[in-house]
Amino acid sequence: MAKTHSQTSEAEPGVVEQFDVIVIGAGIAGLYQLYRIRELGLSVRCFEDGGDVGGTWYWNRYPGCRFDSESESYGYSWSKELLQEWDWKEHYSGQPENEKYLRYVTEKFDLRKDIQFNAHVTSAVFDEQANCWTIQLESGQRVRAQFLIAAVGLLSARHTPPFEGMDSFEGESFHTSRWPQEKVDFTGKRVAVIGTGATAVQLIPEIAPEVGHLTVFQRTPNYCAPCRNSLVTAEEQAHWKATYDKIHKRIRETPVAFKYNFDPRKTFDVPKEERLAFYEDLWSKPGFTKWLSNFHDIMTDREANEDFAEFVRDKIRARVHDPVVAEKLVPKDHPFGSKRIPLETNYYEAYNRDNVLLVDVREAPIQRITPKGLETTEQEYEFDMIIYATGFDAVTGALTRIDIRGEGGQTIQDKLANGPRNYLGLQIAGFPNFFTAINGVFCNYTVCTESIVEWIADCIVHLREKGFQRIAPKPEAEEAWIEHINTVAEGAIYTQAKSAWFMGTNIPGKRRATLLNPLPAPEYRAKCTEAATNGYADFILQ
Ligand code: NA7
Repeated sequence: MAKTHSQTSEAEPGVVEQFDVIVIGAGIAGLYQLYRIRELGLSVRCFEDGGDVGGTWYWNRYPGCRFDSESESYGYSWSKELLQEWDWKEHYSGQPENEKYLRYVTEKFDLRKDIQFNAHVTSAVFDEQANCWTIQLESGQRVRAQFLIAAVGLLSARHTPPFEGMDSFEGESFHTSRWPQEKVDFTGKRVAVIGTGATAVQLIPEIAPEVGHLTVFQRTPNYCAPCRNSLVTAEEQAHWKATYDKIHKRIRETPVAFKYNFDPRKTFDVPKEERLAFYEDLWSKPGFTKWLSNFHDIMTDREANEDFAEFVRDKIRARVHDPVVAEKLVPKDHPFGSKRIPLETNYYEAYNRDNVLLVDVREAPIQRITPKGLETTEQEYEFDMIIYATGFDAVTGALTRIDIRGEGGQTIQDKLANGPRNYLGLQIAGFPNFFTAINGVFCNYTVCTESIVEWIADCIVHLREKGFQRIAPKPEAEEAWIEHINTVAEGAIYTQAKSAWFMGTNIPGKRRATLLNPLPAPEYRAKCTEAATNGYADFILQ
């Protein structure tokens, strides 16, 4: 394929390099996208905010950070050689190992030479005459490219609640998603953790034995389920390597691309005793089994959901010694599975320690951060360290933090003000030659992302082969898609939590919307394939 790469451009003064494609982000999606584009023989540059590759697995290096997907299902499936070379050490691999894996991939496929690190993209403006994007970095550097691919992550735009007085705090403070490279010393320190989502649930039991004292500020308790992580044996490793084809086939067939699938029986069709035995069996197994192998109607029928939710509540009560603390840890205001289930190891036992205190901020909201610590409506606390485990402005947040301007100068902020607007999560009407390689599907990340990355690469091949300069979805196709996913999501259990990143309701002022595509992954993949094989009929090609 004809490749464009020039060092100077007459089109605009100050622009020094012109590429066929720019990829933003060198995480799971960005690395594979870079590889695919380069394999096409096109010129490509990847801009990465971080100092190295990894995205999520670069930034989230807090103690305890690990997969909630099975390791053998999370790695890339696109290189048989890689699958045979890489040994996963744990069934739910930890951040250090995950980062090592992505560095290994980077070296193996010689990706580093096309990645610019510490490169923060501030704006991207579409030039309608030239059918080209001008991309500007914080450093002032500008480049141009025909195609712009945002592989910026679903959960990458950090959310820190704007507490009054945050800057006045005299101790150390960290957000879990921007954890320092250097080891943080907790010894003897008085530490606060704000938030009890999946991140905090991994972090708390890791640091509790090290800190002097830990105070956890909880707004909403979660249904946390035992991860039951373990080391991978040589036999298991060998078995995976011999059966990766089967493993990938299986996860491509299930609705959420995990190895699990929901039980076809309905909760109340199964007699109580048998049901409890089934729940106990699920509970004894690792990972999301308790969620994704459960009766299918727990995700649609509130009463069925409540039956299992009560089982989980009793599991929590049984592990926490102080019944008052236990009751605070029991979720009651949202259905099981309406938020992604945090997988834990010794989380609840942390609250049995003398040096751990749970504060319910619904009873006593945080008023402000003070130079010495934190003040709730009831009390002042002094800390040496405050850890914000307060989550992300999910899905749209990483896009709207870049000043992206499409046709007629329209901004991405305006376009996404009421929630996602896109066609199949791949392209946005009015933003030609711009692709989002973030996986907007409710599922296991890598395997779903791979198909999106491949779709984008195939689309660029099609355009080049047919001599088209420009592609964007038809507005009516975008409208129909958004209506379709909203209809599918309507009434579903996962839309029902008061505060959840799935729906954007964790961010004050963010419009409630279905951020994740709720279609079963195979159905979604088939729709993407059809959108290409029908000659890109839902797109405007110029
Ligand atoms: P989450 O799941 O969004 O959790 C963030 C936590 O921070 C959650 O407990 C929030 O309470 C809490 N939070 C947010 N704002 C506040 C304020 N203002 N006061 C008190 N507490 C607050 O993010 P995670 O990083 O834990 O996990 C994200 C995903 O990463 C997860 O689903 C996995 O897929 C991996 P709330 O629940 O909103 O009441």
